[in-house]
Amino acid sequence: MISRIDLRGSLPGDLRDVLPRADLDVEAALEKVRPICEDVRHRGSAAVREYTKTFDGVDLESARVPAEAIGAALEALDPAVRDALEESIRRARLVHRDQRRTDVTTQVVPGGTVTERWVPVGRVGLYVPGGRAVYPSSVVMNVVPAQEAGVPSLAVTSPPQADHGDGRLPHPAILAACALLGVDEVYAVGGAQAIAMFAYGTDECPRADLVTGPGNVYVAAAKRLLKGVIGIDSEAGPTEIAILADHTADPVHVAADLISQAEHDTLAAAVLVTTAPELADAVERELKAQVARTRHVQRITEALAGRQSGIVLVDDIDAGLAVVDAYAAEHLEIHTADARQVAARVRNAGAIFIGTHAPVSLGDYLAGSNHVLPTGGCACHSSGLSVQSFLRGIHVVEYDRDALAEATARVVALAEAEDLPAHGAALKARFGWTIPGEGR
Ligand code: HSO
Ligand code: ZN
Repeated sequence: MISRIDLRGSLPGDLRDVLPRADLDVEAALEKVRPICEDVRHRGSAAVREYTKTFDGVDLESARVPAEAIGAALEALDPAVRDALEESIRRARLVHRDQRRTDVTTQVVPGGTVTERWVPVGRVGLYVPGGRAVYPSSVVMNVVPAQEAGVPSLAVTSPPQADHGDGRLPHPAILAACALLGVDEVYAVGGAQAIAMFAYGTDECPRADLVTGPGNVYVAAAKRLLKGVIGIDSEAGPTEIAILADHTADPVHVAADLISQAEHDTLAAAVLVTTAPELADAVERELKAQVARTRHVQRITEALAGRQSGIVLVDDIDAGLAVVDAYAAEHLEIHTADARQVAARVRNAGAIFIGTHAPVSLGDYLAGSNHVLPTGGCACHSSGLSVQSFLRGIHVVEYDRDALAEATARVVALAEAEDLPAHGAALKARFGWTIPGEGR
């Protein structure tokens, strides 16, 4: 059901060569989405409407979801789900509010300061997937940091669901989550055309400065293609869970957590890295037993059996840490003795979950942490979504005459070294074309 990679003895030079990982062919999808994006750029909402008809089977006169439909979705929401979403929002706000930045002014020299001023992005488009993945929780994870950052204009888009509600709107749970968060600008558009709509704007939807949120491979391709025209968070591939465990781990919990993320997608990755072969055997037995009892047996079985999943055997925790760092998982659970100390030594992960009482599923919904995290090894250079993702730090430079005079000789020297004398002249012009202190 799940393959094994035995790295006991010695570790290979580049661990990434031997570790399991899905290859997601975003490049191939690029050629498909290019004409769609171009079309939306030139024909705007008419093109968006046509692609929605083609790909989602829904013909919408207007892509904008009416306010009444958003309110009605909240009215119809199961009270238990409403309560859970409200608590999820409350906890996420607590964490993200603490991420807010204050402006910092540094006195560089007497009379010379640089202030870093944190300014929210003006308008953000948030993409929420539909189809197999209907995630009201992702609405929370995108909207809360944007709101806490102070983004003044915020729109959500999600593909219409032909087989839900009236068959023309995004999933009702997504609309209800928008209502709970106070988001009233919602569009029933998915796929590459949604990213292009935000990037170029249409007569219905003003262009946005930044688009965030996960999506399928076409959404990822459109983000790659339009990056620059619009800011993006990350391309977001299939979900990954890695678990670093020793002989103290409970195989029932380990197996349940591997299965929980395998449930997302046949391409989802579940990787166990362990020092204990007997745990590996017990987890395999548990996987078989537990998968048989879940709802999405086929999908999970395929994900666990896929080349992106596996059980990696290592000699000791140091080797295990080397492996999980090389893998740079979206989610990493630590099930070892001294889990907190082991976790403190991890360098690469989107989010780390310590010990048996912090499963990834808690983070997916209710821990307060963000679940939009770097996948595909990108955790070695990127972080998950946060307030910071929606802010820009603008340097504000203020020097008085004396401070500028004192800097002039060095600016002129560096400008000459770069063969850019006009740069130096810009300073000398303020001092009668001289370098203060040096004469003409
Ligand atoms: N594990 C997913 C997020 C999610 N799980 C949403 C359930 N719903 C990526 O972090
Ligand atoms: Zn999940």
